[in-house]
Amino acid sequence: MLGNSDITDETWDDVEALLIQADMGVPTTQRVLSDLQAKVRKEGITRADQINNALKEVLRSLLSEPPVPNISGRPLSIILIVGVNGSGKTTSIAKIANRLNNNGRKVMLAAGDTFRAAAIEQLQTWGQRIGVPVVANKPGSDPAAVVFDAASAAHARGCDILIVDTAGRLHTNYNLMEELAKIKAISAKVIPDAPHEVWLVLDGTTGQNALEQAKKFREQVDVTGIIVTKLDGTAKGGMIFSIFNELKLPVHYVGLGEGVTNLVFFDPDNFVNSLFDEN
Ligand SMILES: Nc1nc2c(ncn2[C@@H]2O[C@H](COP(=O)(O)OP(=O)(O)OP(=O)(O)O)[C@@H](O)[C@H]2O)c(=O)[nH]1
Ligand SMILES: [Mg+2]
Repeated sequence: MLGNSDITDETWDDVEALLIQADMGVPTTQRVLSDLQAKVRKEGITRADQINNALKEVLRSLLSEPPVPNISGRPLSIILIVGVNGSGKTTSIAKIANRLNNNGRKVMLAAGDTFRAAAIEQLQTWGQRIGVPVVANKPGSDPAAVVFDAASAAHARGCDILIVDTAGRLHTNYNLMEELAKIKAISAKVIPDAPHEVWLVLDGTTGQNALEQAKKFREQVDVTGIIVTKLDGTAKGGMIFSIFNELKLPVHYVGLGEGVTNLVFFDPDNFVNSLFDEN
């Protein structure tokens, strides 16, 4: 897009449009633009085609490496997975559990989404496929009770990590948000300080909507990190920058497909490079 002409007002309009189209959202776009303009002035850049590298550096500077998750497994670490309907919670749990399991961690899953019978079966099917035990109860049973049973069992069996699936919910659903609070409280009854991590799963294809959800969600639960799914599809990925800039939350994993291995650690360098990759 950026030819070898001089930088004009039109160039900046083009860059702004590009960032908005990439799902970056207005506040983060404005920040990137002003950082970029400052950099261009400072470095004496005059041609539009030289902006590319400067933009790459500005974008990279917004991101940071995720911290090591608080899942030492001593005694038992509990990860609570939350998010709206269909964002990819259950699939991401299977992917993460599989990865941890392959790394020699002793993992157990809790079917805390008791809302739909299919949700319990979905988690059980994944558990069988990846060889990780799943604690479940009947559909309609109390999710907090399931989590209590699962945490007790995981602790008794000397597991390192328990990952808790939960029903999809909107931050506006009072009862479901109360249910999350109850699940958190029950976890802490079995293991002090649990849950150790609360990861919010965001559907990357929903862009700025997902960001708005995340803002509301974290007002209700102490979210410690983000998983962005479906970045293999039509998602443009700009929301990742707004997660860092506006939410100040780390992105731990990125989902790149429906398969159990389609999960990568979030790597800021790789991510920014991929955005500029001509191929
Ligand atoms: N392409 C792609 N599809 C994904 C990814 N992650 C999840 N999905 C698909 O998204 C759909 C929903 O995934 P689930 O894991 O069931 O989502 P959920 O958040 O548990 O849904 P609920 O339990 O209904 O709230 C499924 O068809 C998944 O295969 C991903 O990274 N890429
Ligand atoms: Mg689910």
